[in-house]
Amino acid sequence: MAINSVLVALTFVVLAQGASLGQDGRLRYDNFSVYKVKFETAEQRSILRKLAEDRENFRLWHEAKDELHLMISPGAFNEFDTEIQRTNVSANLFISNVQELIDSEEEGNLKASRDGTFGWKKYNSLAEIYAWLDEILVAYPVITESFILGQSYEGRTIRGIKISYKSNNPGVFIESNIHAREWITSATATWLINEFLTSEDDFVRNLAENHDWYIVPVLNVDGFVYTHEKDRMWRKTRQPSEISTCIGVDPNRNYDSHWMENDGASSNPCAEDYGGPNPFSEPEIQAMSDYVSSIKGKINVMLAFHSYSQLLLSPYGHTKEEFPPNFDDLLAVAKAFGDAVESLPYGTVYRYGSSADILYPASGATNDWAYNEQGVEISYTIEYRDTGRYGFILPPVQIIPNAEEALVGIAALLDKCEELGYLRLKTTQ
Ligand code: 0X9
Ligand code: ZN
Ligand code: ZN
Repeated sequence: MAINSVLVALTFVVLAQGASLGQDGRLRYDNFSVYKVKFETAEQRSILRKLAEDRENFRLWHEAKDELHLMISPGAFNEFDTEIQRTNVSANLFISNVQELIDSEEEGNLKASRDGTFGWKKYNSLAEIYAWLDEILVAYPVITESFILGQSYEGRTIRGIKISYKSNNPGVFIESNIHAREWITSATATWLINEFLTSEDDFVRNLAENHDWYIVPVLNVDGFVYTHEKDRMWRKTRQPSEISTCIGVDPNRNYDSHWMENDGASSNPCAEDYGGPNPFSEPEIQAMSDYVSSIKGKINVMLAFHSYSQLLLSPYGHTKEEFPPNFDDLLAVAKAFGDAVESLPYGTVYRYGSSADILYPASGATNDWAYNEQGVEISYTIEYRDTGRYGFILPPVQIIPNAEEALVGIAALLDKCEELGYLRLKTTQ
């Protein structure tokens, strides 16, 4: 009930409901605000989550054990206020105008695009990322190899790059941008690719050369293009539903591993965590499964890049009643990542633990599928910066700091894996 009264006054002048369409065909989020809502009981949580299923006026940005981040349309503020008073929870404003953040991000992108070169001072489009990948493949023909996961629902090619300096390296798979609006993930993945190829630093050279890297910078290509061209806040895939007018499935609930168990996903096609009509209903996820299965035995470590929250999440996602057999090792490896990141001058803190335990039950996610069905014993979801100040619209000046943290964190993670014996070549090929 900690709603700022200045904001209450402000909302009276804004009457429009829902996001409006801008001249450029993009959805606008003028005066949409984002609140952190703290809850205590399961009942409060479910009332708040129901609000989010409305979608027009309330959208779920993030959920944790004891709080939800909800984006509120200006016209629905009174309803929100009534609802939080009724459920007796407290709400704190942390973004007052989502469009303002989108505008400044867009301005930066346009400015950086004008000088033509690919870089990490802005967020790149899918076309820019793919054109850059082509340049990289031409410039480093011996150590890089292009691979194709398959085609998206809308017919786009899902591309990856393998970087291998020598034979018999352990394999690390990086899946990035499965959630469309999490732009920091593809920015970080492409920066890592660039470092692995161009850095002259011994620390980076060791990391690059002693592992085989399989990197998919943008898995949810349709959703990603949609966030650039239509709706910055889109999360899911773009395949229409047969039972609803709502579009898309949460691809991180669509893998065939404990699919839809224990409330780990929604069966409502309008929900942000809709699991789909059946496992692998999304061609992007089927493609990922086919490709990873085809190189099974080569992958020692699976890292799925997400944002935001600064978390390292290990299996299980489908239950918090049980923990995987090597859970102690998974914690030790996660701690190595967290300690390394924290030791950088930025002082960024990561928390870690099992997904279901420290976040919420989520079934059918990449890292759980890789762990449960593909025998990848070291398997994490990494939630990058920040903890909510900017959320998904992380300012471009934070791309490189975030990517540096990823680099140092992943290096420490792999060192710990090596020490614990997880980087030995697998024989199950
Ligand atoms: O909910 C998700 O899919 C991830 N969070 S996000 O805010 N990026 O959407 C976290 C998934 C963690 N759970 C499992 N891996 N099971
Ligand atoms: Zn099960
Ligand atoms: Zn995500």
